[in-house]
Amino acid sequence: MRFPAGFLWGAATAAYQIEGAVREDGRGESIWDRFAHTPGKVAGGDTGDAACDHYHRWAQDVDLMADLGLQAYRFSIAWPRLFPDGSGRPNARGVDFYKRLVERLHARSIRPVATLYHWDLPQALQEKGGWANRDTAWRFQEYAAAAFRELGEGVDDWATINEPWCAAFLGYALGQHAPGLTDWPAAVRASHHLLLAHGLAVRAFRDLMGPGKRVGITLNMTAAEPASENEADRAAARRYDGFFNRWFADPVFLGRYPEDMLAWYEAAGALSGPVSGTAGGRPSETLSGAGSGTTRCAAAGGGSPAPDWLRPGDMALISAPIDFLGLNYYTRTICQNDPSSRFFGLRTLPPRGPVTDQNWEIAPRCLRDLLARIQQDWTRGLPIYIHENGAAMADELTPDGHVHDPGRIAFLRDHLAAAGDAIAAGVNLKGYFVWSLLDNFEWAWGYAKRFGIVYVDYATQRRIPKDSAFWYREVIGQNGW
Ligand code: IFM
Repeated sequence: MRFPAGFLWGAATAAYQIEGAVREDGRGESIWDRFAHTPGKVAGGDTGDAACDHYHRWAQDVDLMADLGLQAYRFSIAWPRLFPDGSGRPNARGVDFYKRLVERLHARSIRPVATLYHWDLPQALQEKGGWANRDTAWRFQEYAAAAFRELGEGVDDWATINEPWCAAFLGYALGQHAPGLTDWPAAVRASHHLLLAHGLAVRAFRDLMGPGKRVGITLNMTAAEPASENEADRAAARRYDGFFNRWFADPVFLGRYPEDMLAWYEAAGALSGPVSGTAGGRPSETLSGAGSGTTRCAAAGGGSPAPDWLRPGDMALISAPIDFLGLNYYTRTICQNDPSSRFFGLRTLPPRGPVTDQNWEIAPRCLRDLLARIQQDWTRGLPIYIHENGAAMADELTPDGHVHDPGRIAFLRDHLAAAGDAIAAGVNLKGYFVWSLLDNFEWAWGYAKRFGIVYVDYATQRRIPKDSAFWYREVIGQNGW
């Protein structure tokens, strides 16, 4: 197995999952601080207060990355470190942390890839409605512009939003992530404002950043597969695909929301209308003049009624050209039609094959097909990076001082082979980032689920590279195996 010359090999993390030091150097509270400290929200009552203590151990962590031969490191910037209250003037001590990190990455010949939003919204903005409030997209634009100005010299590659599906639907509809709401109209609205925030950040990026700099978005996608070949199950899979994949990829690449999903949300009473506990966008901050003034969204042109959150110019902003797509892929989803279900009239079925420690089916074949489909339906030759792929495994530090994780090695090898097949079939896949560099705070699962190629002994904060880390180093060194 050999990858094309120049294929980029990296690892990824996110701020709240590794940094800790949540009250240091002026950092403000984020929605995840609030959520994790709410009893019953996170397994074991875990919080990100200490996490992997990366805020203090960043230098050694970068050295570890270099020892593992990483060529790139994808990290996220904590919005509340730069803007403790969500807006205003940037907090210099927060900025300095990321400046030092970026400098050291360069010193160790590791390419920094920065994500602006990996779910840690400043709590102060949540008090005003969070992503259900249109205003938040403008606060994000200000934050993004500050990050470009302060860190843009050292960072060439930027992702705006990580996994807007999780931020919107796990956060606002399903209650599993911060802010923990179960309000579908709010979730649909939040999804649009997350995409709008992406579009506004891309516009700021084009204004502020010169040649040689790239901006994109990171979408998590699943392979929605029918439980059987019957027509009703196929239609159910198509609806799930609409909910999970097309709702985000269509606006970004095609400039419109999928008609079938608009109609579904409309029929479900989730498309427009009142939202619990949120404030509306300020009239002074509408998008008039920002785009073409016409929307290419089918909802506005006929068919389904236009949602009240959609304003002229929004879709032009959201679909402005980007430089790459980041794809996060973990598993497939088996969908069965179920008219009695209030969840898109379907049920998702249990896995039909081997699973990871989170009971996510290990489905590498789907990665190949998904990549081919992404290129055909959406990216049309634009570079794609796998920004995340990996597996939670029940890893243990054994008495020999090692962590033997053959299951993870097999997972990574099989997914990389699928990625290689996609490249051979013509997909413009340019790089791969394993999730994750370190075991870390796995959101509502807490620290119980270990995704790292490096084991973290949380009692001592000792880092112990697992067998998969040494395997990955070999792969990087040979550009394959
Ligand atoms: O840990 C998360 C990450 O923050 C976003 N993508 C999925 C990972 C595994 O659940």
